[in-house]
Amino acid sequence: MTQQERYAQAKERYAAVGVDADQAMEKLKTVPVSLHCWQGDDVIGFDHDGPLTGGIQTTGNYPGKASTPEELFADMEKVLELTPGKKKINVHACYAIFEGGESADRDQLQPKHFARWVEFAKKHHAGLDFNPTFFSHEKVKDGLTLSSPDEQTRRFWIDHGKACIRISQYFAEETGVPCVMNIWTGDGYKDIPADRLGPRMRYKDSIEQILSEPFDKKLVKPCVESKVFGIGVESYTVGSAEFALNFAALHDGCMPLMDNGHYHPTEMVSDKIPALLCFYPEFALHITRPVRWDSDHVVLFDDETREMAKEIVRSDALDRVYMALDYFDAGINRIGAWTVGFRSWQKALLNAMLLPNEKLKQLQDENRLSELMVWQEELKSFPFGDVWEEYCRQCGVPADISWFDEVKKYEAEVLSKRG
Ligand code: RNT
Ligand code: ZN
Repeated sequence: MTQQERYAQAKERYAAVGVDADQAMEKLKTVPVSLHCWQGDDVIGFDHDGPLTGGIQTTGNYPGKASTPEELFADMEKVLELTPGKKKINVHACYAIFEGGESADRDQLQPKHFARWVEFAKKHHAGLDFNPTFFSHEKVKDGLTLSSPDEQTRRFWIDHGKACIRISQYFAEETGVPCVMNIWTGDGYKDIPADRLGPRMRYKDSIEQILSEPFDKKLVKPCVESKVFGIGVESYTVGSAEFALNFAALHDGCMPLMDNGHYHPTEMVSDKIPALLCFYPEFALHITRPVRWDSDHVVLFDDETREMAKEIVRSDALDRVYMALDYFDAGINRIGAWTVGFRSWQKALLNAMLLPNEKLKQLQDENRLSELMVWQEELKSFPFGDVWEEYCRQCGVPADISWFDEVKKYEAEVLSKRG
């Protein structure tokens, strides 16, 4: 049977349970997912020579890492070729590109330092998202940035945040797509602090000052990312879940961002999504795979990934949830890792769109719970793979594992030649 014949059969199977597979694919093609630039070079960037510091870490030393803008753009282009669906490009401030020997510290960054990202995004018809970089920098003082008791330090990082608002506005104006600007810092303490309130009050004030920078709320979408702990910051994190949720709830024009690696391992972000949908018009997600902790493993098509996508899709919230990927693995081929993660989230969304969600809700509401369980189990062996392959074909990307041959070829021809 040809791939298209298999699809025709699969389509009938889905139609029999009231699901329109063509419609699901058409819808998925319109949903933007933000591809993070930082999987390409282990979260290093171009504005400093030092290592990654500040509560996050990559492990592994796989050869062929991108170390120039040209290399990172080329690698990212490979990923774009191998992944279906609509993209945004997620840029961190440390990926500023300085031309002609100039440089600027983080508080002095300007839109022109990101002009090549705009060019890259336009070339690929993608929007841009942005992140101030509050780590890997000598002005992180005693592990603190926006919550520092040192006013000079705090001022520097507030000014960085404000510069990033201006850059986000520029991104949105240039691409015509709103720019999500995510504030995450690793601020916190390794051991038991004596004052938990002071740092949080300073953090609150700092983010308020950043948001006082003028911007168009339709174009720039600031958000605050919470975290439970970081490496070296195990006892206390300033930007905790309660801090971020309450900050966003009480500041018009600011959203919360939930990273599914940033909770205790038995807490599920899939369950938190509909909780936030009750109260927030919009919010943002970082999609990752926390293996026992916030390990930032490559996203797979696993149970919780599927469950998160289901909650967004069946809550009819695809236009309320800004979805961005956030993982970094330096131990395997980075382009393969990048691609698997993006394809996995696309699969999760498609899978969710291929479920008879209204029918399942009805079973729940009528308390037909054994039937609900049976349906949910039976649906797992529906011919999802045939629809996925058709979706990839329609998007002009490899449908099967042959995409990895492209990665191997690129590794042999390009990556293996890097110093
Ligand atoms: C760190 C946060 C944050 C970073 C990126 C690089 O724990 O998840 O989102 O991963 O900003
Ligand atoms: Zn994150």
